[in-house]
Amino acid sequence: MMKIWGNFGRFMAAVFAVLIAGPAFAENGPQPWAMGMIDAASPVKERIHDLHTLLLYIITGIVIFVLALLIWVVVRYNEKANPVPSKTSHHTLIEIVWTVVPVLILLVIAVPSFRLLYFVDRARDPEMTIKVVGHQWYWSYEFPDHGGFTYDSYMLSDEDTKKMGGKRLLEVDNKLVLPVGTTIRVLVSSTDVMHSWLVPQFGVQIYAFPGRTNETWLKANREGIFYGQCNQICGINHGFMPITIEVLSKEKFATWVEEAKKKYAALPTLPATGVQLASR
Ligand SMILES: [Cu+2]
Repeated sequence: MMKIWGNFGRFMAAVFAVLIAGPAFAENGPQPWAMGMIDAASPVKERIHDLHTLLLYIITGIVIFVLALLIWVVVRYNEKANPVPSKTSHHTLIEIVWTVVPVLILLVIAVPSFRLLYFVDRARDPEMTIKVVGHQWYWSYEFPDHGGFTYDSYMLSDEDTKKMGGKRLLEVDNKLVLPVGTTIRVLVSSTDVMHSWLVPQFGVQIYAFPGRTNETWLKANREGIFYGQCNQICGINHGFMPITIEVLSKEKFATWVEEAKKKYAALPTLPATGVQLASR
């Protein structure tokens, strides 16, 4: 019983925190009792939040307006208050208004919506490119601009997560390491079935198709660890191919690249598919 009230207290505290300060959680990834949208860590995600806020204002206005109309009709035109109903069936002005106003609202929504779609679509002047390849059931990452080394990224078992610390079902053996403040083109493909590379804090969600390369981009606005998951049901271990991204300063990233080149000695890969020519 105490536990329920304890949780309820935390829930209410979270509600107030969101109402007062907006959702802001210092730690990345999912949090217990977190509410609202996850912290944005890229320009794309910031703009997604902005569009969401705009839509929230618009839909709140519509809901209040429609509710007010309903209440007015119920109170003013019920059988008792209005025993002799009007027989009016057409009213040109009102009909024009209720056609034109929704069209204008849709236009107001469409403009920022299309702007965002084109902004998300591809990077302008990317500073580097990485390749993300989905497999049943792990991800592999390639760095074509840094000598073309590639490595696989598998989920850690519960035991290893306990030993090494971190979030259950979200930690991996080899993280995807990226530099902060860098516009990164992300090419996404698959070797077997459809996967999807979803990293909420970067506002990235893109399908990984076999035999096809999709493009997206990201630019981390701060250092830290960020989490994602495959969100296309891709087989029995679909839930066990998480994405863990470590964003480092540019200097630390350069050091990591040098180490990684030795650690994951480069293997030639087929362009676009990521299929390795030599087996390891
Ligand atoms: Cu998958």
